Amino acid sequence: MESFTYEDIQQIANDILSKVKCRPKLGIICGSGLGKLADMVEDREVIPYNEIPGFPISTVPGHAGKLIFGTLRNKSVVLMQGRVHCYEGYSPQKIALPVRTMKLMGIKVLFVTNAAGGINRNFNVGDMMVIKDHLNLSGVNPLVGINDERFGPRFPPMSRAYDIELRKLALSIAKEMGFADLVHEGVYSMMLGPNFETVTECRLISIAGVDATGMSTVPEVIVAKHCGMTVFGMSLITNKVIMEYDQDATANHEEVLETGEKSSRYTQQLIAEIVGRLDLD
Ligand code: R1P
Repeated sequence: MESFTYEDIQQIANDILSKVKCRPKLGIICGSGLGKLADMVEDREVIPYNEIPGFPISTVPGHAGKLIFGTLRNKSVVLMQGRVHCYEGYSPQKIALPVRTMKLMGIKVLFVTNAAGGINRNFNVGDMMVIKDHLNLSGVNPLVGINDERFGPRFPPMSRAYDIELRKLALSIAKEMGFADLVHEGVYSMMLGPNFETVTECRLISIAGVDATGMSTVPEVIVAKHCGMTVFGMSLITNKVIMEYDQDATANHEEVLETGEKSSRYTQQLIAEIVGRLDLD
């Protein structure tokens, strides 16, 4: 099994920090088509993943594969403009590496965003979902293997993974900004992918209480919680999943990216406003 020691990851974190002036306390992972968040970052310092020895490289369209350091609403941040997914062939431990690297760079709060299919029939394409919990249907877990207590405990709790204060803040900001009707709270599920979900899978997770589904986020959140980070998660609903058999319409990644391009404006505004109000000291 591929594994990275605390010292390996400390080395990667030190290498990265030696290349930038910024010392962020907040990390943001940008989902499919959500990389435009990086446009809002000022005083940017950019490091492509392929210039960081040991870092996984994004191979999926819509994931630029760059670390963007800078300030967002006067807060020092680092953005992962693009993530990596297990279906790209990376081990769960490799998926964990960027989050642990952020931890050892001093990140205390992690925002995770993704493009997701709407299971909840009240959700429309372009809506946002503040994640309140997740269902891990991927069959993988990045904490499998020898546990290093310097990161966190062998058996970390996961019942309050998504910070309740940040969830409330997001919903109240959406109200203040006049787009509360576009923002819901709900449960995200992760399947391994890379194929989109079958009709029966969607029906099953709907019964289980899932509101939106995708192929990412969960391993990052598990690792972040394990090492004591505060987590906020948000999905952009980029398509409505097919819940009836024998429909002509099918899901496709182009639609996901197109919706991300068209509808990420509010997501960006909301995230920037939350960041502006965070007390990171
Ligand atoms: C499918 O279109 C892709 O979009 C989502 C799915 O997980 C999958 O990778 O991407 P993110 O979860 O990275 O936003």
